[in-house]
Amino acid sequence: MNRLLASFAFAAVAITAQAQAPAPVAIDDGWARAVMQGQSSSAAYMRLTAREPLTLVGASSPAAGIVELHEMKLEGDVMRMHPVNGLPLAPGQAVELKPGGYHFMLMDLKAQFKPDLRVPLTLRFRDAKGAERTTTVSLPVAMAAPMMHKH
Ligand SMILES: [Cu+2]
Repeated sequence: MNRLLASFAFAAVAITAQAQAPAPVAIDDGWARAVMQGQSSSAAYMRLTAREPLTLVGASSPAAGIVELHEMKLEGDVMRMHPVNGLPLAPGQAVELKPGGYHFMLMDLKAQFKPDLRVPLTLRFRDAKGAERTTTVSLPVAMAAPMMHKH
């Protein structure tokens, strides 16, 4: 059983390494929010700078059952968030995913996000030809104090 798990982990690493073609986008300052024990959702933030016209369409992670792209904004005097189907990225223009704005919502967490962990996140983009492009980042988990929001 242990040997089976070990070889599975090795295969997963090999596949990830193989998939790393030149990324169509630079991803900087990414992090995922640490959560309290028993809390089942977190959020991930980063800065995206596309090298060609792209639309961010979603993401996935082995650390979460569901990952959604959300936008948070003030409506009247209440902060609300909504799922976003696609976020256009113009080449060379940095777009921030940050507390109080765009973010990835990670739900159905597979383990508690603690500050010493890293969380893999595979971002999905659509390019100008309509083809899907993906890139995987490893986000540190941090105990920052972003604006709290609940579902
Ligand atoms: Cu959200």
